Amino acid sequence: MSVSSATTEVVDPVPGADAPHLPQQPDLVQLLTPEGERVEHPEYPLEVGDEELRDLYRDLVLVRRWDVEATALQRQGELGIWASLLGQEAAQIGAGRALQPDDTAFPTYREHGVAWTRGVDPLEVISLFRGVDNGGWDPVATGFNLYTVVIGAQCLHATGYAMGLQRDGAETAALAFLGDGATSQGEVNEAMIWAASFSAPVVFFCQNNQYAISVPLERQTRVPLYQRAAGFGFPGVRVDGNDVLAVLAVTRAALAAARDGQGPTFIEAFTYRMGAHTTSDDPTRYRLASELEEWKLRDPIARLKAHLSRSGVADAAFLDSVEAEAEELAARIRRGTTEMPDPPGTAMFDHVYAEQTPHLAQQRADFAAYQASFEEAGR
Ligand SMILES: Cc1ncc(C[n+]2csc(CCOP(=O)(O)OP(=O)(O)O)c2C)c(N)n1
Ligand SMILES: [Mg+2]
Repeated sequence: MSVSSATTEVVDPVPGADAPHLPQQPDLVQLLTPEGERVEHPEYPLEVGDEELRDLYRDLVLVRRWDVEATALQRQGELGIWASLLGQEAAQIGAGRALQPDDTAFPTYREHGVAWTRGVDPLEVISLFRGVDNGGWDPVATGFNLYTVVIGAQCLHATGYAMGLQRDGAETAALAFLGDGATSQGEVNEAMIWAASFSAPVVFFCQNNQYAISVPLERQTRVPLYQRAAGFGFPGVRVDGNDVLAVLAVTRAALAAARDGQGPTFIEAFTYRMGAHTTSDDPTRYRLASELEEWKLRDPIARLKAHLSRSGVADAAFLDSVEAEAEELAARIRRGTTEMPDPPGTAMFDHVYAEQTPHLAQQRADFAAYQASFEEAGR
């Protein structure tokens, strides 16, 4: 597969049309079938205009192209590691576009699509994976907190933040992202108990991509994840995570309820990690190729493309223009990554605290002297 063909490699234009019937997925909220047919759901009506549909498609294509380019850059030694979102574009774009400007998102390490919707530049995310900084964006200005690699910790941050919003009387909400594996983590369960007990304006958005690295979902739970919410005392809903419209509708409703003082919701976005866990992982060691083939028939981009084409909302010229924009973005990402300056080693001591401490200032000076000793030795 060439890098540039990545956005079109899936079955085109109607995924699954000639394929054997896809296995049913129970309890899913769906507004767009894998074949791209628009369906209604009684609890989640969605008014979406043609312009918004085209914008959502553009978002999906551009973030996938960014992701493909970042994976290639890692393979060429330009990034230390990359955590791919391949297959999860609709879950992330749908959730991100459901946020209002004053809401705040608390991501894991994979939410590049959400970053995109918050106006974070791809290079500000890539710099973290290149190891030149700890995340280059302003969390307050973007309403997008810094990436959290410690599994589940951001659920506590989001809940605490939401409780602060509540005490400030703010009519905004927090959106916490987590994975299926993270639901087994103590912090996540503690966060849900606090959120429920205080009716905090927080929505837990779980991307169930079926794996926690090599550990499959059936090792994490005996019940569908969304049903866990009942035990905490708030609603749980399972949405088709490969259906950007359904994710948008469900997340919008949950955030509106949170802002309205109705407390938390747990959303399980049922999706699939089509790539490796990170570039350090080899998924062929623990899952069958046939599973991936089945999920390709539910590809989130192909189904929206099929819907846009069928309904006449997008023509070939529009689709071509998005492809061209994606190629331009990829070229900008590549150029920007290779031209990124290396910071001085002492930069790691900056921004640890809002103000420098004497202890860290001493460490910084010691480190600078240590580095200088190599220059002297080389002379
Ligand atoms: C507290 C903690 N324990 C273990 C790890 C190592 N680790 C990194 S990713 C991961 C799996 C997470 O799976 P999931 O929550 O499903 O998210 P996904 O990566 O699938 O998006 C683990 C165990 C970690 N980063 N933090
Ligand atoms: Mg997972």
